[in-house]
Amino acid sequence: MVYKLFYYPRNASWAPHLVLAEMGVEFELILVDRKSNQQKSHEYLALNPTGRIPTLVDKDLVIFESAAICLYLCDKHPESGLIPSAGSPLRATFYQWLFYLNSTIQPELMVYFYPQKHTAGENTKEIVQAQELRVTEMFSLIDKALEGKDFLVGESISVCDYFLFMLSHWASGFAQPPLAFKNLGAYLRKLAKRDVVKSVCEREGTDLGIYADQMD
Ligand SMILES: N[C@@H](CCC(=O)N[C@@H](CS)C(=O)NCC(=O)O)C(=O)O
Repeated sequence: MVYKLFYYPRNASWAPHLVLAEMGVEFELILVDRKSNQQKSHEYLALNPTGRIPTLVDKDLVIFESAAICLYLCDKHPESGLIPSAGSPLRATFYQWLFYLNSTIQPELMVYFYPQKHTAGENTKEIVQAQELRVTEMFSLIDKALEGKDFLVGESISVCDYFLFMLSHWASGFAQPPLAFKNLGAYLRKLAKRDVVKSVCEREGTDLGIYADQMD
């Protein structure tokens, strides 16, 4: 079985890419060239009518939305342990954080990055400032939740960790970036040391230098 993941480096395809790599399943990466707006091409829109990245193809199935892709992969590969078992309290906590990340933080970050899409006026500066504060508060909440923990949910890596890694990296240009928080910063540095993260980042051409400890 070979999955096809349509991706662009560090885009919302990053979490599914990390999840596929962590699962150790076979997959093919297909670059969607955002520089030439390929995500809006006739061919890509026929596959994914939202015109956004990522898209996963599994034989006849085509699926978009990064979190949905990750959950689908967990259904297909329960042995990977990237989601707690159905009906368990940890599963509820997993849903809570995945939805917080994907449907609360991620859209707020989209407004931060694309403020012009959220105003009929010219002044986007204030939108960017407000969004940075809003999202920083959200990372602060996560920082508290990570006190004494290596993973966001339970005692092992889950889809939530890869999602959080992706969103945190997107916010690395903030005045108070996720890496500057005590617990969240330590957690991100540990994640960046995982072989899966290193190999995916190498494949996507992403420099992990910002995660190096002062002692490294
Ligand atoms: N909620 C979607 C968001 C996808 C999304 O907005 N992707 C961005 C890249 S991070 C994109 O394709 N932007 C190009 C565009 O909107 O034209 C998901 O998580 O898959």
